Amino acid sequence: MLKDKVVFISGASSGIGEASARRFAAEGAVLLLSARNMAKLEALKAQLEKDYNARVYTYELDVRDKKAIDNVFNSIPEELKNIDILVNNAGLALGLDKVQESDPEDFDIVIDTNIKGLLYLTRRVVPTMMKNQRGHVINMGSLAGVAAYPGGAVYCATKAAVKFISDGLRMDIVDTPIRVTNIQPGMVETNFSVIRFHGDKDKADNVYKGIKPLTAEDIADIVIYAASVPEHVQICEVTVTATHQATGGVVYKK
Ligand code: 8X3
Repeated sequence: MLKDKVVFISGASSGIGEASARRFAAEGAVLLLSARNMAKLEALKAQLEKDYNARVYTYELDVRDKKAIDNVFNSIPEELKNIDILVNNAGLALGLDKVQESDPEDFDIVIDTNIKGLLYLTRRVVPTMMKNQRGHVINMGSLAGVAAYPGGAVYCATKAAVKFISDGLRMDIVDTPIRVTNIQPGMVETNFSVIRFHGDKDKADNVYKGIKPLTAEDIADIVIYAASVPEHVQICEVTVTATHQATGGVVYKK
């Protein structure tokens, strides 16, 4: 079903993006992978080629950079420009500080990546999907987009934006066969918290202490499921948490 589908994944060098790339490769999809970290992306490409004999193309990309997005899309081989599935996965949180104490530089990076980057890629890909009358946009939202939590104001706001961009886009293309899915995971143990805490591994580890968090593979399974249901079925939104997480703030830890 996913064999030979052309799948573009942003933020593919680690975490949920990487796990999704692996699952799509196993299904025989053709992968267009983008990330800022080209070394990691190249290592992933080599692995996917070896493990699954996959066709993989890699692109260095910071989704905040509109010009760079243009360059990436201009360099995609002609026959692969008809992207079937766009996984808008690139995103990050920086800091867990009160708004009044946060670094405004972090606001820019998080808002520009999580909201504007996702919009730029979507704007670039959806017209081709419309021309082809097929396609699927899978956005990586978050439980953080369902309700705010202390220290998460800006990150939570960006993920609420991802929810509403997903909902609005679904309306804008309701008369087409293109599907829009927003996946909203709670705690997933990836490098998410290491990045949030600016590389402080101990602080990051502490987030997942005493609870069995979700893994990147758990979320990749949902990505693949949403992409695999029959074409008349649209998984609009999936909220998924570890069993001992109820909301952003209500977590049972042993
Ligand atoms: C990550 C989920 O709850 O740690 O998007 O913010 S949470």
